[in-house]
Amino acid sequence: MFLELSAMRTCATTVSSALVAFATVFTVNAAFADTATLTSVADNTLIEDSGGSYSAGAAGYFFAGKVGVNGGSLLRRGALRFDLSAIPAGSTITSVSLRMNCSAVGLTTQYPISLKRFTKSWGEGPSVAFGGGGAPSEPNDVTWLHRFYGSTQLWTNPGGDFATTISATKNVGPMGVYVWASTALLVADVQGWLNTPTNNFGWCVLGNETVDQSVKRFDSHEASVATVRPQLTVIFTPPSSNPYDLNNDNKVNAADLAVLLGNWGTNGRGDFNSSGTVDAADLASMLSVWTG
Ligand SMILES: [Ca+2]
Ligand SMILES: [Ca+2]
Ligand SMILES: [Ca+2]
Repeated sequence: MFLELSAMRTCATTVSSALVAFATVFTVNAAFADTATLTSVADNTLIEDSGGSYSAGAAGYFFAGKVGVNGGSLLRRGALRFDLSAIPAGSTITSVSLRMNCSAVGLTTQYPISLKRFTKSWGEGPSVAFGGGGAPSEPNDVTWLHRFYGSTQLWTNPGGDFATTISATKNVGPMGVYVWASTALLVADVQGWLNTPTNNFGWCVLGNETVDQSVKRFDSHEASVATVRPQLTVIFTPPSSNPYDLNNDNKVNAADLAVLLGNWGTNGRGDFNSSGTVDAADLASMLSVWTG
């Protein structure tokens, strides 16, 4: 009986060792998705005004749409940016969704609220406003004219310089929480910013710009309640543990070669020996670990 028990224990130990070994191999080889939940690090309102005199960088909210006749029937555009440094460089972005809390409306009518990628940087200064009219602009605030109030850095186009293409849009009616579901363009925006962080200028948030009172108010990262702040959920595949696997699919093959060739002559991804240039030496290294 003792011998039988002992044999069973030995057997169990062997099985569990094999499982551990299997799990270790599996962990090394499999590419797992990971999720980053990010709160905006900068948000503000571009307040239509011929002098760029008003902003609301440190307010608890920002606006998108057109205000009513009492406010001069002028436009508001949101500016929103997230810090992506929690996502490892070289990751592949697979999903991006945005959640925002609409905390006041001009009209409860549904209007599309759209995101367009800013093509230039902008700032968030210390101005605090408690209404949609804004407060006097402070240094570093984005305004209708200024990218950074107090500097000579102006928008080329008053009202902001941003991509013509809409990356995502969502109808917003009454107050409440709204989610901009993932789109190919949202993924492309975030992948581009991850690959080139100096291009991360965030999104312009645009509402209806023709109907008086269409304006919607969204809570900002300064909101006292954390759960209502703008939140970006990014699902990504971290970079492969194999440096030659440039597209994270656990193979070193033609897809990786295409990335390397695309960066040929530059200091981009594929410069495995850190010589400063993607060249024949790097190609030779890749071919030596080719898996097909
Ligand atoms: Ca802000
Ligand atoms: Ca690969
Ligand atoms: Ca090299």
